[in-house]
Amino acid sequence: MRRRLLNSGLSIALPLVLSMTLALPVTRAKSEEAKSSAMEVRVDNFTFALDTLTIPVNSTITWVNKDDVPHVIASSDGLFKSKALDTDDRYSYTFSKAGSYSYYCSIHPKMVGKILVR
Ligand SMILES: [Cu+2]
Repeated sequence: MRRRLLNSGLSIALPLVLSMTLALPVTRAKSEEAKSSAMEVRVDNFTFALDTLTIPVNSTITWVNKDDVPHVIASSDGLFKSKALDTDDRYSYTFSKAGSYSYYCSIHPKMVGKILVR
C-alpha cells in the first residue's frame, strides 16, 4: 500500500520537474540577471555577448576577446580601461559599488555595453 502511494507521487512529480528544467534556457534573455559573483563577457564579432548585465555588488567581470582584431574595454566615465586585448586576452574588473556602468571599446566606439550593479 505504501509503495503504491510513493509510485503515484513520483509519476506526478517527475514530469513537472523535467518540464521546469527544460523551460529554463528558453526564459533566459540576452540581458540576464546574474547569480554568480564572477561573470565572463565574450567579445566576438565586434559585439559584447551580453550588452546589458545585472550583477551583485563585488562581482568580477572578465571580458575575453574572441575576435582576431584588438579591442579595448573602457569605462565611459574613466573608471577602468584595459590595455589593447589581442585574441583570447582577458581583462577583469571588480564592481564594488552599486550603480550603472557604461563601457565601450575605445578602438571601435560603436561597441557599447552596460553593467548594472545592485
Ligand atoms: Cu574594439
